[in-house]
Amino acid sequence: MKDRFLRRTLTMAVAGATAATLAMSTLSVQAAQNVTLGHTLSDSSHYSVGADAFKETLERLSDGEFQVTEHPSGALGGERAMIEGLQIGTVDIVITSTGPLGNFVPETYVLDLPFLFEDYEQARCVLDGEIGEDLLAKMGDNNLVGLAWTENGFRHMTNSQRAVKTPDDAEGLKVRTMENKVHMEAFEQMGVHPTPMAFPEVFTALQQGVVDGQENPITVIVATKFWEVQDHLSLTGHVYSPAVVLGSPVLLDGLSEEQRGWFEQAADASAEATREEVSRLEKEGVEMLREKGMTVQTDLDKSPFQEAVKPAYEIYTDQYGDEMLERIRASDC
Ligand code: EAX
Repeated sequence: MKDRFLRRTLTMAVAGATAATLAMSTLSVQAAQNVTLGHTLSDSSHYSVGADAFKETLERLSDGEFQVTEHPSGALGGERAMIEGLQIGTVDIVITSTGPLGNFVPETYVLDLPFLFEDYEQARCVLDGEIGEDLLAKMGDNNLVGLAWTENGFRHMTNSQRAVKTPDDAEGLKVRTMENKVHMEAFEQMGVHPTPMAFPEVFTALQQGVVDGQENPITVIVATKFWEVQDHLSLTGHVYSPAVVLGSPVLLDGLSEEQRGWFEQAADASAEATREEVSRLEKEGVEMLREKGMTVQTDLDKSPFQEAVKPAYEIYTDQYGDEMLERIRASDC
């Protein structure tokens, strides 16, 4: 009798506890919505600094209603795969270069033209103004939400074979490029063999000699430890590589205006923190890469490089017109 009473009490207690746990987990699901944020670079990179700022800002503004989980190092795939993920809602926020973006939003190809921007100041000014706003809006026409322009940096060439000071030195090198036809075209004009590849595969491809070189900003060369597989760095600064904080329409279109405002502010904070980190690394990174054993070609004469890639402009304007290009050239920046 006593035993049966005890057993019943225990069973009820266990059932009660289970119900309480269930109720609590339902409550916490309602209270905090997880936001998945992906990017291709390491957790010590400028993108990760931007991811931290996004997380801190969104969680603070929403008072914990949204919790951000960062997935660095291409854990959710390369940039093209993650952009597709945004369109179907398997990832919520992505920090990406414009590398594969033109495949989705062709208007952004203009930004990938080599030697379009003189310096950081000019590039940031264009992207923060009306042109940048218009390009972000175009993402909305292509099942993506453009939240803020952020930054990767001016791209430079590295390789394992020889010091490159002129396009002639680069001729014949097999160079990994982003999956971007404007970049591929420009490199082909320079006489190198462009090999498009998603970023998460690049380190191994360099290590195994599948390609001789790659091109990326100082920020990425540092964050990915490319000095371990590349001996030579040439500060070609051949293209400014913007990055963008993109959102999934599957998540963002369902939010209230206030909630969406938090995401926009978080993206702005992310861009600001990333740009600061890019500026810092631009100052300190080259010296660090020298210390790691890379030879560095500085003060290159850029004109033969500019000359070599000129046909890429015609190929671009033949296909996409010159309206955006002229707007950028005519801007006050
Ligand atoms: O966005 O693919 C690249 O080389 C990019 O610069 C890198 O993924 C960071």
